[in-house]
Amino acid sequence: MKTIKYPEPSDWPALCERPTFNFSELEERVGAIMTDVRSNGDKALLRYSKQFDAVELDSVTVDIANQEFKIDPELADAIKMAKSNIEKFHFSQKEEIKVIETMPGVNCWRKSVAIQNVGLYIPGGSAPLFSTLLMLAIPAKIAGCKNIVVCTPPSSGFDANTPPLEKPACRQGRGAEGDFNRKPSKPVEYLNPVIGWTCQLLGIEKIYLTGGAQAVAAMTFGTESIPKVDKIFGPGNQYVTAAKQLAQNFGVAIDMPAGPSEVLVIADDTAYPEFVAADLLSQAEHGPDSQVVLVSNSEKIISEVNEEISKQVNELPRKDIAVKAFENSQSVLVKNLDEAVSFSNEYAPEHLIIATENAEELGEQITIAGSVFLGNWSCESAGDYASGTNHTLPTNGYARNYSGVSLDSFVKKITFQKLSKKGIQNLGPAIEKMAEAEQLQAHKNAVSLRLKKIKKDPETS
Ligand code: HSO
Ligand code: ZN
Repeated sequence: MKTIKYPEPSDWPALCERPTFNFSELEERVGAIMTDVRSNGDKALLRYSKQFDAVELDSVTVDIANQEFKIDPELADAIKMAKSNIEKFHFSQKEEIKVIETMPGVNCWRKSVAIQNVGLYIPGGSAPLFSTLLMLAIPAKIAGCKNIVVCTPPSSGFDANTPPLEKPACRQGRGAEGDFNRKPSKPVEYLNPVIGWTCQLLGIEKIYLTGGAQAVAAMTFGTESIPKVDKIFGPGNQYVTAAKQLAQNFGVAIDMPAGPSEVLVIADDTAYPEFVAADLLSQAEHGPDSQVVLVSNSEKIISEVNEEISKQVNELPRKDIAVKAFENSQSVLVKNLDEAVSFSNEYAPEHLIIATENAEELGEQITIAGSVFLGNWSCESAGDYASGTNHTLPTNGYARNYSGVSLDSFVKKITFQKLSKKGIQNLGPAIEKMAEAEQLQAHKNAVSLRLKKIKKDPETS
């Protein structure tokens, strides 16, 4: 990883740039897929599975309830522990209704109501992330979403417990390279059993095997099999991201704009270089476009971390991916830890690990980050899987203006008010005055008529 020594703050914006992603280049292609799915429904989805995933299916639907998924019992226990922690943390985000009397007789309150139909996209490919299913379905269930639609690309090559490392023969955008002589098969054969098992654990009854832009299109418009949703959640490749952006033109909300995953680590002399290296590598192994940044006030730590990275990377099955990610990555040597915090706030990392002596104190100064991990023992993997926080977080600088997924993401907040006769008498004259000043006579009348009525008949109900 290259090291930038003592950059001036005026150089920081350039250092904070992410590998660029040109959405407009994809727009046409993804737009065509969306139009196709809108017109041809399931038929288009099955055709895309054949073209992009090299899988011939007779239906996109897997009835989860009627299947038996076998997974390693220790993995099952681990997933249950993660589920329990994620549930606890997200349950605590429930808001009680507070009725506020803003003035005598004027009561206002706000109620969270679940978004009725939500769509969860669980990426497949090189690492199908059943943990993402936990992170999205658990808050959706706690919020009380009525219909939870889950889409994931069909994939093959599963043994009972381990998601495959390699993607099936062809990917979206690469053209058809697969083996098309296969007979249409039962969809469940192309579902990762861990994802199937996790769906059962979460009480999700159906899953739809479709991926990429076509899955987003299906959830946006609905098909014969897949219900249309109100909001789409979940990470994905650039095609999924572009499709989510376009979905917003059709009245569908999305969780957040997404980009490749990132971590920034602030480390001082008290950090363990082997921990920092492992944390940076854990993010780098996500994808060749992942970005990792080390910011330190210690040249010694930077060089020790780099040494450790060189050692540890060789042991990783996803070494090639991690090595590529390090090409977009850097260490930054700063004068002191305050400067490290300022740099991090400018970078706006998705994940921030603070491995310093006074981690909590520094954490207080953080104004921009998706999720913060404090001290030597708080690795990003804890939040990625099992501590309880959500791992669907804003990337690409969006931590400046977006929060990660939480219970809030699955509800709308509806405001209510109730004015008594006393209330409208107290507030009415002010409303009349303001409406008149805005020259909105009907607004004023809505109040005046009521005040007159009360004056004429004080007992009216
Ligand atoms: N670090 C990823 C989440 C994840 N890691 C899932 C492992 N599995 C993006 O926040
Ligand atoms: Zn991760």
